[in-house]
Amino acid sequence: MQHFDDFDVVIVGAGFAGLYMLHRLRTLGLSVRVCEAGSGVGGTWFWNRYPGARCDVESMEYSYQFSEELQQQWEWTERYAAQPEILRYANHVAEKFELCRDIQFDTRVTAASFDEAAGRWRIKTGNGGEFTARYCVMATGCLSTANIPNLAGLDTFAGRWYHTGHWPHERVDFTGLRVGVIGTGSSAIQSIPIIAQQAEHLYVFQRTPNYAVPARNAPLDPREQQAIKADYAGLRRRAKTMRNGIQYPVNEALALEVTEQERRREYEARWERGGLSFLGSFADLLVDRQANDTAAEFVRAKIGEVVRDPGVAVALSPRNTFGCKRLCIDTGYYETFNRPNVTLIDVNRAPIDGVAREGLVAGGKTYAVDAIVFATGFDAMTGALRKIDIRGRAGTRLEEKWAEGPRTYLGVATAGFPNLFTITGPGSPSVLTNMLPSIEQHVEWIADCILHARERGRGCIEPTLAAEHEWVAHVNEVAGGTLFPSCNSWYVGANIPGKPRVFMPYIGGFPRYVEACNQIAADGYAGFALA
Ligand code: NA7
Repeated sequence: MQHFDDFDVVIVGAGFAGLYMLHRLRTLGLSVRVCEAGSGVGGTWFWNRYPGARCDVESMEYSYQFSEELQQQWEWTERYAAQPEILRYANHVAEKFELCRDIQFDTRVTAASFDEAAGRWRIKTGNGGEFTARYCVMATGCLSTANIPNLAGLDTFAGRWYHTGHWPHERVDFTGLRVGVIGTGSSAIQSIPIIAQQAEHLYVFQRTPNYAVPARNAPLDPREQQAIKADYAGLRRRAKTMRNGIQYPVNEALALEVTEQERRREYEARWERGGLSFLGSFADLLVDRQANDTAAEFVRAKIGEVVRDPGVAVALSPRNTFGCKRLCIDTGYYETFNRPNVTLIDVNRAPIDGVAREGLVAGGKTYAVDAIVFATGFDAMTGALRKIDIRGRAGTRLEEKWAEGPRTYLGVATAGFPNLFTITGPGSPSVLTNMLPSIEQHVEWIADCILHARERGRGCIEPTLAAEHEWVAHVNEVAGGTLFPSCNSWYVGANIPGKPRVFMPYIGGFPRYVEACNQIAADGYAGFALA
């Protein structure tokens, strides 16, 4: 008999991954409980409420496709949806499929250990709760654990400080304030133009400049939306043939094999079109250094055309590999540095020494500010898992097992941790793709895998060490053939002091990955052991 705190599956997180996992498992007739640290659904979109927060994948694609009714019903208003709209969408999904009755909010999972004798996971929460479950699914997100640099003196700061990923629910108004933003990643690039409009003065503390391509955001034309909906399946199908699961025209030509004029025409057209499709300009951009340089040079020239102060333009111009960190898409970012109330501070020349009562101290100088915004990113991909004390067979801690970097089979499971699944975990394409189809693919695959084990009356399923070794070697080998591991991105954990440097996502492309997953399932979950 089932105890009321015992479930077939416990899911950690009620973002897009947790929501669909719950729905899927419930339709299979399983008992499920979701634990969510926040007070509402939406994950990333629940927490990242900073000014200008917006998705960099177009709305018509950044949405679920598992329900035709849902995708026909929902109307997006802009080419790229802003955070409030995406959060409304997540709430709409939760309501439509009556998901909230199985979600326990304000409940942070602190520990999960596998009880070998019982063949069940014991899950503990921060508010003293405890559950047991046959399966545990981590839907904890790839970018959910804030990276807040340990700056001396922060506790003495007289003003208020924020992290973009933990933004207050009430509106933060910077009108008339002096503000310091630390970081120039995607969150900073989105928020800086808006904060600059409000603030009396804005200081931007930059460690590494980033490449940004114009978003060209605009209201979504209802006729265009209708045309897509008339063949939504077609769009989804085409997107799944793309490396990153996003549909845009890809030029198969090589940057170095066309004339300079042709190259320029291609880059200009993509620049005008806006968005991530710039990455599809040429086939060799991310594998050939010289080809990459041509794209990098094009963007640097654009920065030089926009930013009036030549010194500031040079400081804003990235020198690292183009596209090696996730490409940012912006609305008026570079233009913002022409405003008289914006100052760029290069922290490589003037390192941040710490925080004083009256502001930020860098290069021995105090920048008086009333508010500090940490746009300093996340302990990506493994951070949320590391925060939970996860123990598998023989009490082995996941953190110990992953001390030299994450080791998984397909990014969904790890040897020694039976019946534990990670949605869009390290070793899967995840952050290199449109997250929504990647989430759906994982959810469906994991649900089928659980079904497979149940139908065979088996209590435990877990990858073999051999299969895991082989997958990890494959992930590393594919990454090694690209320019990706060459820069200090969060893909390799470089932003977190002490984190082992390993290229975490799988860069073989969405179609190749899905094919591998499907083949493994067709072969009776090859590489998994049932006990
Ligand atoms: P990112 O892309 O990790 O950007 C964080 C920024 O903060 C980046 O410019 C970092 O510089 C900077 N940073 C981090 N720590 C420090 C310290 N200690 N001092 C100075 N500067 C620092 O995070 P985002 O939130 O912008 O974007 C995350 C993803 O969300 C993005 O890729 C999209 O997929 C959406 P660094 O480059 O490490 O030198």
